[in-house]
Formats: sequence, structure tokens, C-alpha cells
Amino acid sequence: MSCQVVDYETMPDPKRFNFQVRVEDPDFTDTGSVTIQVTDVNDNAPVFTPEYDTAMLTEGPNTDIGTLVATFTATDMDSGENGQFE
Ligand SMILES: [Ca+2]
Ligand SMILES: [Ca+2]
Repeated sequence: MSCQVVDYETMPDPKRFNFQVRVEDPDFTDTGSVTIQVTDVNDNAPVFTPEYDTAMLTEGPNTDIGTLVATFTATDMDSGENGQFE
């Protein structure tokens, strides 16, 4: 068995490990199957894509409060609720 960090985002589907365990005494043995299903945690922050952008606003009669100045896009590598943001 090797030691490495488990990362939900980079491991392939179905995101689980299967292995056999064996117990033995001087006369008998038994073997069991183990499946470990890896679940996601919120370990990635949402990030803007692109990371930074500049918005321009020209003064004038169409710049009241509430005027849309820019639209930004962000992503989060986590899944489910861990990948949701506002
Ligand atoms: Ca997240
Ligand atoms: Ca995660």
C-alpha cells in the first residue's frame, strides 16, 4: 500500500478504493473485501475567471444606482454544496 494524499477533485470516477484484507492465525485465514468511497469536502475556494478584470463606467444620465457595470464569472472545483457560491 502506498501513501499519498487523497484528492477528490483529481481522482478518477468512481472515486473509491477497493482492496483485500487478510487475517490469519497459525491454522486459519480469512479474507475480506473493503471498499472506501471518497466524499468531497469544501477544500477549494471559488475563484474569479479571469482572476481580475477592469470595468469601465462612463458618467452620464444612464448611470443611476443599480446600473449594471460588469459581469464576473467564478468557478469552484468542489462538487455539490461545496461548489456553490454567491
Ligand atoms: Ca468550495
Ligand atoms: Ca473538494
